[in-house]
Amino acid sequence: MDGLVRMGPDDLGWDGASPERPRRLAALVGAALLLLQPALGQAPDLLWEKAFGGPGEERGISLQETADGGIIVAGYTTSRGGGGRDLWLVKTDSEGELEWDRTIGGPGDEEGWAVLEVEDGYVVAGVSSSGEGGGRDLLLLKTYSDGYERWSKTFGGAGDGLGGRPW
Ligand SMILES: [Ca+2]
Repeated sequence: MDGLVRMGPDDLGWDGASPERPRRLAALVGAALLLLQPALGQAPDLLWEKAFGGPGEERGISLQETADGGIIVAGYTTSRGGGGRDLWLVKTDSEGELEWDRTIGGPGDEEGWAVLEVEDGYVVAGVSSSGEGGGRDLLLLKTYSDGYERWSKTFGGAGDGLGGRPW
């Protein structure tokens, strides 16, 4: 235990009358503190940090680790796309380096709230307000593995083409 525990009896306010017992106690307390240290709320070291976006507003809402070790993020951007907010997919490698990003949406607001990698692409659930009925509809879409849209459907609204493409 020498070298592992540097705390001595004086550190505990012990009066020193019985030197053996306080030394053992100090060693136990010191060892316990060392063992507990990782659980005491120390912030993890930041490995990397990346920012993506343009002059508008961007937000990442959902993410998932992909089978290739990278990361897929779904959210929205107002910097480009079909107008207003557009659903935004961002794919990075394991170090956060951008591999591709895609915007999907119409003149209203589209947001990606959840993303799931599937065998042949990605499935995204979110909201869209580009439908003819107005308001916000549930948006479900699937992309190819490179993020380009395969199909999209909306659910909701009043007689506004249930399940149809809003743009
Ligand atoms: Ca839009």
